[in-house]
Amino acid sequence: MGYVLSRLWSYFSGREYKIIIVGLDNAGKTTILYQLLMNEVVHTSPTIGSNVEEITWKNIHFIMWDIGGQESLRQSWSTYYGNTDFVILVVDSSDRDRLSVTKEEFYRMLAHDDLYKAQVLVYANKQDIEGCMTASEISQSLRLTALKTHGWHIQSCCAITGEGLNQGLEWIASNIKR
Ligand SMILES: Nc1nc2c(ncn2[C@@H]2O[C@H](COP(=O)(O)OP(=O)(O)OP(=O)(O)O)[C@@H](O)[C@H]2O)c(=O)[nH]1
Ligand SMILES: [Mg+2]
Repeated sequence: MGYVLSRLWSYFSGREYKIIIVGLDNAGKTTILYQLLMNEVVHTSPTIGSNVEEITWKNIHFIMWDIGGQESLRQSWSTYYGNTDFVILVVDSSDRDRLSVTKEEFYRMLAHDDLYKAQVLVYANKQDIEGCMTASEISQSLRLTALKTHGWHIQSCCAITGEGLNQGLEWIASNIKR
């Protein structure tokens, strides 16, 4: 019944919002997708290609594309960009060594024409790991405050417990352009 109602709502409200979830391999993208979908931690293996799920949150319909982050797959990220409303960039907050790679990929992505209207949520994931970077350290390294071309927000989270994930969606919901 819930599903029927949600399809009816989708039919009448007529709008689904497209989200792409990107970030380096092992950042926790797939774990986040399924934590949002099922409130569970699923066993993951590196994503080859993508996973797509429809998630309804507070009566808003999101189509979420979780894209594999291994180096060889990053050149195909752009094939997912068309009509994207929000980009979720997932950062492994314990991976200091590769934050500069994330930054490079992030700015390459934002320069793409198909993403000029997209807004960005950064999840500073894996906050449960001791000694990890804080959201504000990550924000500084990624130079987010200097980013004027896209709306953005950073949220610390832990995909294993689910902590912080809803706050991120809350920001997305309140920044939807209808
Ligand atoms: N400690 C901790 N581990 C996490 C967290 N989120 C994800 N992981 C673990 O990190 C590993 C990689 O998670 P995935 O979700 O598969 O990573 P991914 O970003 O989808 O990786 P690719 O598909 O290769 O791009 C898994 O072992 C997860 O259990 C977290 O918040 N804390
Ligand atoms: Mg994955």
